[in-house]
Amino acid sequence: MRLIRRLTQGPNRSLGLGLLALVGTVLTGCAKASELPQSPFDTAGPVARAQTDLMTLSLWFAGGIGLFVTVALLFVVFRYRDKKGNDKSVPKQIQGNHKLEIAWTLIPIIILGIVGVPTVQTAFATRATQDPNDLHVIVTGHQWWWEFEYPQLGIVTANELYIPTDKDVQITLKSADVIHSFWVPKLAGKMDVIPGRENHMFFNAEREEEFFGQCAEFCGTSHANMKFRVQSLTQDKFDAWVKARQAGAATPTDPDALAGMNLFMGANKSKANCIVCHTIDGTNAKAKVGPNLTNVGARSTIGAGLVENTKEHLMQWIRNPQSLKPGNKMAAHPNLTEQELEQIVKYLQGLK
Ligand code: HEC
Ligand SMILES: [Cu+2]
Repeated sequence: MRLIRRLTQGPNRSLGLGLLALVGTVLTGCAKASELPQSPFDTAGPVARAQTDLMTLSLWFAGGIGLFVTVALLFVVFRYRDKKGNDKSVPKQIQGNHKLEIAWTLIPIIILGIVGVPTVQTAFATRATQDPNDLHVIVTGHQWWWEFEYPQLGIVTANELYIPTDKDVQITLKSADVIHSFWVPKLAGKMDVIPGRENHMFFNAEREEEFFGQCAEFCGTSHANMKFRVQSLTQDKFDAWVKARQAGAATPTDPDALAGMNLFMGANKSKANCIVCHTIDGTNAKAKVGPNLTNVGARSTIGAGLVENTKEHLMQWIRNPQSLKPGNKMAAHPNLTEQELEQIVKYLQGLK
């Protein structure tokens, strides 16, 4: 703290502040190794690529102009500074010089033209079409998790979006509460998710990969924990996934998992009544307060991309979700014994 005070006060204040800003900027580049890289420069589909190309083009011009202005400024500052021997009279006035006026009107027009034409082209090319032959997904943002509905397939899932490769995926964005923003940097630029209206976008993944997504608009306490994954699969594998999902959940045969299922469905309401908030296709659980759990056993993470989907994390999540994700809207279950928790987790892990 003393160091920071020394840097931000006293004679070298501006230098110190500049240094802190630089350190801050550099540190924001440090992602946790456990997280999937999410650079918009490492594009995995035509939509993201078109948008990144546009950004790169603008960057070249902006960078070139920035460099030119900086060099010119430094030149003037040093060349004409107040020192012995420099002429201190008013320099030659160039106001109204036609050639110069024409030059600095034309050059920006040309640059804006070079940047503007592809910008308009890209804006049209990356616009959602709602083509019925594409795969449609309705994405609903909830504080603080994501719901994915496939209206053509009759599937609802959460937090992990499965899509086929090389196919346009038309996304309709809706919000259940406040404004969120849907962003998968490697697949497309972000788009706001606004209550009371629908926004549309599309993307196309060229390769099989697990992509990282994140809510990109501050939406409350656990905004930073409102992540998601997009898993692209070849068409065959995607079709197999769809088939398995459409079949719904089978009743478990293992006695522990069966006991867990009964607890889930409210056999002992003073301990657990998960059925009032969650859906599991093929069972009586049809509530939509929380994420659809039909394939929760196949998710790589729980809590909307928050922690790895392990037995320990599931037990901790069910007993006291606040301890993992502050502010989230799932009930705590302090009355479940260790054994009952294990039974519920066994049931959930079998849902694939
Ligand atoms: C009051 C409603 C409510 C009840 C009751 C409830 N949940 Fe939840 N549950 C939620 C909400 C809301 C979330 C999403 C929280 C978040 O990520 O912000 C959630 C998330 C989950 C998740 C994580 C899913 C994922 O993909 O991230 C699991 C697993 C889960 N609940 C299991 C259970 C079990 C098991 C029970 C019963 C013991 C239960 N829930 C009872 C509302 C509820
Ligand atoms: Cu958010």
